[in-house]
Amino acid sequence: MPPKSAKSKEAPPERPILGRFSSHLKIGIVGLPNVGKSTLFNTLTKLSIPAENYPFCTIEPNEARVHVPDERFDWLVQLYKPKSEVSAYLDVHDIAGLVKGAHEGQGLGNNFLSHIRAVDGIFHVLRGFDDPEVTHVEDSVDPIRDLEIITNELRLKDLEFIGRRIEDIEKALKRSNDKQLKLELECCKKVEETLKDGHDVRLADWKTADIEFLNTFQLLTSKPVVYLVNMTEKDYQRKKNKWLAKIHSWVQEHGGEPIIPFSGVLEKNLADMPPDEAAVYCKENQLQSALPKIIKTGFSAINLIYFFTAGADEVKCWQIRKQTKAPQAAGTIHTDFERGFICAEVMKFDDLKEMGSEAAVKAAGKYKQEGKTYVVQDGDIILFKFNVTSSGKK
Ligand SMILES: Nc1nc2c(ncn2[C@@H]2O[C@H](COP(=O)(O)OP(=O)(O)OP(=O)(O)O)[C@@H](O)[C@H]2O)c(=O)[nH]1
Ligand SMILES: [Mg+2]
Repeated sequence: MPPKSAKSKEAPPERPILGRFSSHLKIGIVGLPNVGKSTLFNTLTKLSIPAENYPFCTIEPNEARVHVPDERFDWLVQLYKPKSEVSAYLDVHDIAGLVKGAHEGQGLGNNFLSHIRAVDGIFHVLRGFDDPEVTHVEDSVDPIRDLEIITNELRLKDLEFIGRRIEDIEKALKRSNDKQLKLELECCKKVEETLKDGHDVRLADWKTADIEFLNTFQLLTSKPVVYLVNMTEKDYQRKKNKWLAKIHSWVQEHGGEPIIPFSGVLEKNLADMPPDEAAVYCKENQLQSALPKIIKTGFSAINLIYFFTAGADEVKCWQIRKQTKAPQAAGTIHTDFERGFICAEVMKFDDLKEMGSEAAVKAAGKYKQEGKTYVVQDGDIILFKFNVTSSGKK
């Protein structure tokens, strides 16, 4: 039996998360053409992790793997001075601009939409800058109209998908009386109703059983969204833009997901400067790059967290989905850790930072042993104890 810590309590039954069950999740940059998606992507690419740090993973030209900045990680590296350090990362995909009618094949149409289906979350880039040099597909700058165009396209595509699924299930039910299929049909009809009422799937209230079906559909409007508003450097610096308040109200009415202002031109210029020069420029102009916030918010929006392993050899972030229990978290390090899981020895980052050393944390009784039902929390520093017996070996 794994030892139980005094505080170890059963996690409240949480509803499963909408979305793929994996720790390899991706976020896609979506928006109308010429809103600054690739500019943002290319800037992020400059911060990307060299592919050789992550074997077995080929990244395409429109895919970047970027560091998730984290002061806690930096602090741990300072403390342990490890031989190797591995931060968390976010996989970002640049997706071609979507146009009105995409669901019927306009522009890159279905191709484009299948790229969105393949990601787990969306950075929805909105154009909040006027520039006569940069054409707008809809002829004028109006991010509210653009929000409507994009969400409408995604909903129409989902409607088409769910309509086909309903037809297939109804056909199958004529031949059999399968209980699961009936439940799935009920769920599909609820999805159809939600979309026809003009709502995105992720914002409706789903039962656990529905979520299990929804996670097999990968609907476009079921994916979490972070809105990124691209504005001029001047607007970004003074934190004022004529569209921000309107965007804010629109987003509040449509689920209230995060909105992050940024300036594509500024980010590009900063990324092109040597780091010292960029720091001086930011200081003089009293501004900060929005990229760290964009990356962190995107990472969390797709329901990822990470725990740390920390020692003289390595300080490493292990990314897992929120709600992951200790044995499965251990399994991300090695399958043996999950198979032979005994317990997780957990230190809270804040305790370590406050007390300065593992020994001090232990002496204060704050080094906890957690069992199989422990739900790993973001920033936990963990040492797994495991034992693979010979009978357990294949
Ligand atoms: N003035 C201004 N121009 C920008 C900004 N961001 C991007 N642009 C310009 O807008 C044009 C389109 O930018 P991209 O980043 O390629 O746009 P995109 O959204 O990837 O476009 P598609 O891939 O065609 O859908 C380029 O000429 C950029 O230089 C910005 O913040 N301000
Ligand atoms: Mg582009």
